[in-house]
Parts: sequence; C-alpha cells; structure tokens
Amino acid sequence: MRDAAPTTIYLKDYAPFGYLVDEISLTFDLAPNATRVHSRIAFRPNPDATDRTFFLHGEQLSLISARIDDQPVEPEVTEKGLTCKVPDGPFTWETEVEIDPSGNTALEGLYMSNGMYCTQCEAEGFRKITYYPDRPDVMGVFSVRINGDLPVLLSNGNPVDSGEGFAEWHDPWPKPAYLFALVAGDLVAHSDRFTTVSGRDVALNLYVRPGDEGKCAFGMEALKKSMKWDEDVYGREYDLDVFNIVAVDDFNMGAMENKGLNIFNSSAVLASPETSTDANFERIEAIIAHEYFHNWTGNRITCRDWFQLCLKEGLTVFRDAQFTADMRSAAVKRIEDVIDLRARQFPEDNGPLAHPVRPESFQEINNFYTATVYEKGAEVIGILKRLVGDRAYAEALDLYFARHDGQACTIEDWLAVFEEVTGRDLSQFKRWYSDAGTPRVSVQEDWDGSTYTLTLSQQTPPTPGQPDKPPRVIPVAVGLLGPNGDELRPTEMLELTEARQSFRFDGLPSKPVPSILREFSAPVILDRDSPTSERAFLLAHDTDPFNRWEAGRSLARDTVLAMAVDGAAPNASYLDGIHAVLRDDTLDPAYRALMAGLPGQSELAGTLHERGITPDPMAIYQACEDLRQALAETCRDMLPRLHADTRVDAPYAPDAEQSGKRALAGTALALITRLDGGELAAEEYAAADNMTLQLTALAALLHAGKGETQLSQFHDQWRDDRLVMDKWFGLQVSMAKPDRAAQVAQALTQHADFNWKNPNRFRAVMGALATNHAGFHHASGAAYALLADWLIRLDPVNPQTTARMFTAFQTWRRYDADRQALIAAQLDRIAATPDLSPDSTEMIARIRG
Ligand code: 0A1
Ligand code: ZN
Repeated sequence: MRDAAPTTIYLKDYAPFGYLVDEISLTFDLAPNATRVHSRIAFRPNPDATDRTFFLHGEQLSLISARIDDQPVEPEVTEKGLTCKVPDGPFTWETEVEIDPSGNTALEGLYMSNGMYCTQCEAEGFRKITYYPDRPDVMGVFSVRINGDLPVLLSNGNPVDSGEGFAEWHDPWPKPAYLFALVAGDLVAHSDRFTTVSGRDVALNLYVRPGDEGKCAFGMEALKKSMKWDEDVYGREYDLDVFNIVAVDDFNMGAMENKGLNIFNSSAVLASPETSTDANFERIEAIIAHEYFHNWTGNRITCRDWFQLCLKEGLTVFRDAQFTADMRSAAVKRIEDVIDLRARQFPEDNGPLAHPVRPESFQEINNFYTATVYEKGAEVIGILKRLVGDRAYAEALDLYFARHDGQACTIEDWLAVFEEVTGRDLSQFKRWYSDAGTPRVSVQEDWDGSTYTLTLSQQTPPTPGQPDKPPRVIPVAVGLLGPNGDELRPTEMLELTEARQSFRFDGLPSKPVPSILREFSAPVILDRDSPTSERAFLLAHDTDPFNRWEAGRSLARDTVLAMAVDGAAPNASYLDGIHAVLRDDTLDPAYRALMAGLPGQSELAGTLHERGITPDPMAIYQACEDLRQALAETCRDMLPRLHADTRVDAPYAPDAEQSGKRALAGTALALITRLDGGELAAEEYAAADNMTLQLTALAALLHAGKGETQLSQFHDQWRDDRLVMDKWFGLQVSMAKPDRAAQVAQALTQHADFNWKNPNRFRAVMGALATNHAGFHHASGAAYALLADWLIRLDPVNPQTTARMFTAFQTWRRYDADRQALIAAQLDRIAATPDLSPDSTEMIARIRG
C-alpha cells in the first residue's frame, strides 16, 4: 500500500541539511535484476545548520550493509529513507544496496531501456540509487567506478581509467545528486572535438544504438554552435575534457542536463532529413542548446531547493530562445513561442492548476515541471531584461556568474545582482514570481487634436489560494503609426505599475494608430476592442513583425468566433489581408506561413469562456473548417504559383530559409487540397524525398478523407523506425474527424506496435487525442473515457508520465454541464483506483478543486 495522505512541502519551511558532503565515491556492479551500489561518502557537520538529524533519502533500495568510519552500524530504515546516530565531527559513511534496474518502469533512478542502463535523477531519482541527502543544496565531488560487461560505461566528469569490464570517472565540479548520471550499453559514438575560447580541447561524443549513427550529425553541429554561442554571448566556457550525449528511447521528458553526460530522449536528438521534419530539427537544435546552457545556468549555479526551479529553467529557456532567434529568425521564433505560451501556459495560468512561477508548496515536485515554471519563467526574464535594458542585463549576468559560481541559489540571489547593478528596487517586479495568473491589460484612448493619451489598466483574476492580485510592473512596448503606415513614434517601453495609468504622446500631426504590446513585451492578455479596419491596417502596415502577425491573429480569432457563435460569414478584411500577405514576396516565407495559421481550437474555446460564452467544440471546429475553406477560395488563383515558387530545388537542409519555404509550400498545399480533393497532395506524397514533405502531404490527404493507401505504405516503409512510427500513430489521431477521434485512437491502442510503456508512443496516441480539441470533447464522452482507461493502466507503471497527461482535463470548467459531468465522472473514477500514485492523486485533487 502507498501512503494514504500525501505530504505537502512548503517553501517557508526550508532549512539546510545538517551535514555537508565533501566527496562521494560510488561503485556499481551492474546486473539487470540485482545491481549492487556501494557508496562511500565523506560527511561533516554543516556550520550553517541547527538540526543535526542524520536522515538520508532512499526508496526501493535493499540495504545490504552500512558502516560509519569502517564500523558496521544499524540504521533505522523506512520506505522513505534511513536515520542513524552519527559522530559529532566529520565521518565516513558507507553503504551497500541492491536495486532492480530491469523492474524500474517508472524511468526514474537507474533503469533499463532496450538493454541499456541509464539514469534519470532529476528531481528526486537519486534516492532510488543509493541512500543520500537527495536535495539540490547538498553538493559533492563525485567519483564513480562502473563494473559491467558492456562496451560503453559512462558517468559524469572526466574519464580516469577504463579496461575490460570497468570504467572510472571523476567529476571535479561539486554537484547535487540530481545531476548524477550513468549509462552502460552497447552503443556507438559519433565523435567530434571543440576547442574552447581559452584553448581547452574538448572531446564530444554522441552515443546512440547501433543503426542510429546516421542521425547524429545535426545534433553534433547544434552542440558546437551552442558551445560557441555561449562563449560569445554570455562569456561562458565549457569546463571538462569531454562532453557526452546519449540518446535513450524510453525517457519521460525531452532531455536532461547531467554534468558532462546529457541524456536525451532519442526524439530530442536523432535527426535525418528522411525521418525528421523541419520542426523536429528546430526543436532538436533548441533542446541541445538548452541542455548545454544548463552547464552554467543549473549546474555551476544550481537551485537551493525545488521551489527555485525557475531559477535554472526560466533562465535556460530564455537563453535557448535567444540562441534560436540568433540562429534562425527572431520574429518567427517570437511568434512560435507566443503560440506555444497561449496553447500551454495560458490555460494553466487561468485554470485550476494555476501556480506561481516560483510555487510556495507542492506534494510531488515532478508535477511542477510546468509551462508556468519553464515558459512563463522565461517570459519573466524577458520582462526583467526589458525593464533594465540590455547593458544592465549583461552586467547583472556577469555578476551572477562571478558571485554564485559553485552555489545553490534562490530567486532572491538572482534579483539581488540586478538590484545591485541597476540600483533599482525590484520588489514590485518580484510579483511575477509570487503571483499566479495572467494579467489582463485593457486600453482606453484619447485624442485632443495634438496629444494622444493611452490609458492602460491591469487586473489579474484570482487563482487557487490567491484571491487578490496587487498591480505588477508590466513593460508595454508601444509604437504609433501615421495614416500611411509611417512610424510617428518608434517603439517606446511604457512601464505600467499602477492599476490604471495614463501615458501622453504630445505634438502629433494626426490621430495615430497605436501598436501595443510589440514583440509581446509581457505575457498578458490585451483586452482591446479595436475596429476591424484598424487591425486590417496593422496587418498591412505594422513595422513590428510580431504585432503585424498579432493583428492578423486577432482578426482571425474574431471572425472565427463570430462564425462559431453567431453563424456570421467569414470576414472579408481577414481574407483579403491574408491573401495580400501570402502573395507579398518581400516577406519571409516562414513568417507568411505563420500569418496564414488560425489560433488553436482550444485557445478559441478559452477566449469564448473568458467572454462569458460556453464554448461548443463542434461549432468551433466547423467555423475553423469553413474559414479555411473560404481562405482557399479567396486565394484560389494564386495558390498554384505560391506552391510552385516555394519549391526547394537545392539538396535538403534544415535551415531557416529552406524550412520557411517548405512551411509556406505546406500551407499552400493544405489550401489547394481543399479545392482539388487531394490530387496534388497525392503527387507530392509520391515524390517526397524528405519527412517534412512526406508528412505534410499525408496530413493533407487524411484531411481530405483520403490517404488510406499512403498510410499503409508509410507504415511499411517506416515500421522499423521508432520515431517515425510515433508520427504515424500521432498523425492519424490528430487528423481524425471529431466523431471518429476516440475510435481511431482506441483502434491504434490495439495495434501490435502500440508499446504503451514507452512514453513517446503513449504520448503519440493519447497526447494527440487530448489535443484534437473537437475529438477529445466530442459529446459522447468516448475520448474522456478512453484517456481515463489508459491513465489508470499507466499509473502504476509510470506515474510521472501519467500525471503529466492530466493537463488534458485542466480546462474542464469551460465546457457545458454535460461535458463537465462526463469529465468529473472520469476523474472520480481514476481517483477511486486503489493505490493511485501520489503524482496522479495530486493532479486530480487540484483539477477537481
Ligand atoms: N531539467 C530537464 C528536464 C527534466 C526534468 C525532470 C525530469 O525528470 C523528472 C527529466 C528532465 C530540462 O530542463 O531539460
Ligand atoms: Zn531545463
């Protein structure tokens, strides 16, 4: 039986551990069912701590022996760890434990994936490897010996020695246990080298399973670019003789920044033109950068406790976004990030799972690796940078690295360097860390013939546990345009600090058109009822690329919602505006493709809910279909040329230029398919020589109700490629019509290749079902029931991946009473499952409210 009452941990209760670790030596004798782990740890009393309780975390371990200073001891052991009486001064602690990697389906601690041993220790997995103070503020120098009859034996740091059946590693940089890693298996390396700015020669290896060697080159290039970029932009140099990356098929998340030994979900690193889409390439480049950047923001400077997770994650996401903007197009990256923020973070921030960027309590920390901590955490860094300016940001970062290298820090440490560099009081800014919820900013205008006044008001709705939200500081980037599109006033950063505040612009020749919240200068919802003509004007003329896109987006939103709710006809300004953008060859193709997209259906449902209207998923679905059809008709004459002009004749490259063209060609193809019933898509599918084209054409065919032949051909072609087969599973569910989605997903779960214990495969089907908005929310409730069945099944096997999927239900209160009742019944059914994991239990309790 599991614990009946989960415990809640509070930030306010933080206390340092009573002992410091100087050094830890680990010896692993690997065996699939019975791995022996011997630890020898040098402890000494922590002068900064008052509580001297010697408690070591430890779960699912069989304790064989324990010694203090070479003398056997008998600790008191529970399911959570052990306590022992220890000497007053420094002492050496030794244990021998046995663990079962092959039975570890939760993929946390030491586990096996396709015959290979690997680890995942963040956040609290190390306690499943040996007894240890498994908390990020305990940092030690690790030495590791691995005994095992496998060709590749890896751990953190630098190699010390190796021979037949063993390898020894030493990591000179003190680190918390969550950054420990071990990999052992029959792997092959794709190798390269990098010389750092000060001349350190670093061996780079990307380890993969035999057969995957051809999918390593792109990841390796991304790694070298990241290493160079961090030197150039942040002055951060790599600090070991080797940097190893390993690709693993069974992994709960994207990747993990273990010191010197990053472990990646194979979907986040393996790439080839034939098997990966342009979007895959872009994501892989960003994740490689993200994990590499953690070497400084996370590893050299880590978190004092898990409440400070955003300290490393928000900053590292911010840094990887800067990297992508530099490598590709800054405007496109910003738009993509805002689309993602609205799809994943806004629903979280405006629903039952809302929590501050720095939470104040949790039951299961794994449930707080969220879009709020990561993506809003990164937005908050962006706000800070806008408020202090680029120069002060760079100075503050230099001070942060110099002052806190080797430490486990807090948000207070982070803010202090900015306060010191700028002399600015950041207490109001700090509300971005402490207050959950998305602020809503409304706008009022006044024009008196020469002075234009913008009055901005802010208000943040209540969130769980936080009824009142005082005003926060919001940077609102504003530019003013004249009647012919000229900039009357270039972008200015207004600082909204009050609940309501006016900003004057004097001496203007004519009433300007305001472009507000340029570059999406803060993660807020802008409430502004501007006339359609003004948005059409901004869609045609705004000089800020983000806001130009946003003007089209808000036209799209309003027209589709008017169609869904009032049965209105498609808005001509929107159709003409997008038509003009699509044919404007001076615009970047990637940008044009983004312009032609519609807001997600879930996002549209959220907007209706905010406006006090209960969303009807089928009506939204139909309105989106009708609007796309109308756009296809409007663009009918230009589409063939657009498609032909965006053809890439050069050999495939996953760079911004080519992928932008393919994205626009894909947009054209999808629209053409609505007019020709799939003729061109079938031709394109037959001729496709890369995965982007193949998948785009297949999606178009499935949308047109065709593609059965191609689907089975695709299966035959790719049946042995795990990552491509994930696409095959996912695409069928995401393209399924609303009344068929649950049925299609259900049938796929019966497919011989549906290995549900593999998180990628599980998510391919269930994740696609949850994001097929009208399919998931089909009135029958079939999709709710199917997802619930599978969550019940997966929970005992892999609680972490199960718990993350509950976000599918977080928006349930938006919908009508019947749907709410159906969802509540499923949540209650899951909650009633005997021995449900604490992870899932916490998620259901929060969602149910
Ligand atoms: N720190 C990693 C993400 C990560 C977090 C938790 C994990 O297991 C619970 C695994 C990976 C990153 O930000 O990339
Ligand atoms: Zn991270």
